[in-house]
Amino acid sequence: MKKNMKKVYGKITTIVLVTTVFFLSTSFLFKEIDIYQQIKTVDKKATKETKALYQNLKKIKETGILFGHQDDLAYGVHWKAEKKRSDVKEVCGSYPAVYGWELAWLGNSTHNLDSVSFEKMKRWIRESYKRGGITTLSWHMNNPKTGGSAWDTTGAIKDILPNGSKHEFYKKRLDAVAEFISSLKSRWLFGHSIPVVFRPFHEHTGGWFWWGKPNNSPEDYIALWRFTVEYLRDTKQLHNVLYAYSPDIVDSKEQYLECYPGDDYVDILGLDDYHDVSAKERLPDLTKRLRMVVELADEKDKVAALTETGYERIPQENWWTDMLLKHIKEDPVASRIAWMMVWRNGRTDHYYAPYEGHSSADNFIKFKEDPVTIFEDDLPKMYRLKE
Ligand code: BMA
Repeated sequence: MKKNMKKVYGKITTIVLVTTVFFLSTSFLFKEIDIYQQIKTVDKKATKETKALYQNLKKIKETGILFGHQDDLAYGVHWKAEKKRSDVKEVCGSYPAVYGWELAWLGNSTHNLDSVSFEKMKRWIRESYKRGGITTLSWHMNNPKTGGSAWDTTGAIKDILPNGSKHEFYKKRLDAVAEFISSLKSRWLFGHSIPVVFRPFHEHTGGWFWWGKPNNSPEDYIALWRFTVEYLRDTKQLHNVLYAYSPDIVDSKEQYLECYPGDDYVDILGLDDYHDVSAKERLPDLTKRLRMVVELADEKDKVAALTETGYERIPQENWWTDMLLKHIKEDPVASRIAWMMVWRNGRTDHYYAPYEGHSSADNFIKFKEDPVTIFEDDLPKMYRLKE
């Protein structure tokens, strides 16, 4: 009898334990699923890390601005592809928080148009991700109609849309982009996908690229954007991508939105602005334009960013604090951008971040030390959600 009772008690305890563990774990799981479902991104199926990145960008923009640099790890003004080097780090002691990379020539070359090897680029992206950094990808794709460069302004969007003569060619290029993005893993084995911000067909409000507004219709630009997102997200099943729309300078919200593909197709509202940052009298326009983009992002519950900027060769010693930062941080609206990124340190006559010994180096240190700017060394964990 006693033996039987023991058995019964034992069984009851096991059942109670198993059900408790079951309910606890399912409720935890459901709670987690629910948290991620509430984060709205273009891709509903975006990975946890991608959604966490988006949520954390929304959070961080309220207190600080991440600093970014194009091709930071690939080369500097006086060096090329040297391990762990970065002009930004050599001047201020930290890597940037955001890294821009360029995909032009992907699919028909081992390196991009600026001679950066795609294999090395993948390694640098992985390295920076491990340190907590953020990757954004631009794409100066060659003109698909003429075979010329991105700056061959023969309008070509119609040709690559479905039913266009170059549509299959365009899909091949997107296949290469998808292969590159899907190969970005946190580890060689069992790694998860590294989230990236994809920023194609940028500065379309200008006339210098084949996808530029004067060379195509807004309807075709929108159709191209939507096709591109749907192809990468739904056909290629990429779920580690946030999408950034980044016109060049415009004067009104109407102009900004003229080619806007819609809230379901854009995560980040960007602005590329070189025009306003090189002259004192134009800097208030940077503030004005950023206010406009931040207001639009607020209306849409999205993130705003200064996706490209810079003063070539930084000829003014105090440019970083007295010109760039001042005109962003002193405005309560404009300062709510998530990041600002300067362009590449390509040549001795074409660079946008200082290098050791440069005349703006000391001021860049001040810029780095300002509580508003965030570099990699004071970057919170961007790929995890804090409960
Ligand atoms: C431009 C210049 C070019 C470069 C291109 C793509 O602004 O820096 O030299 O090839 O970007 O990176």
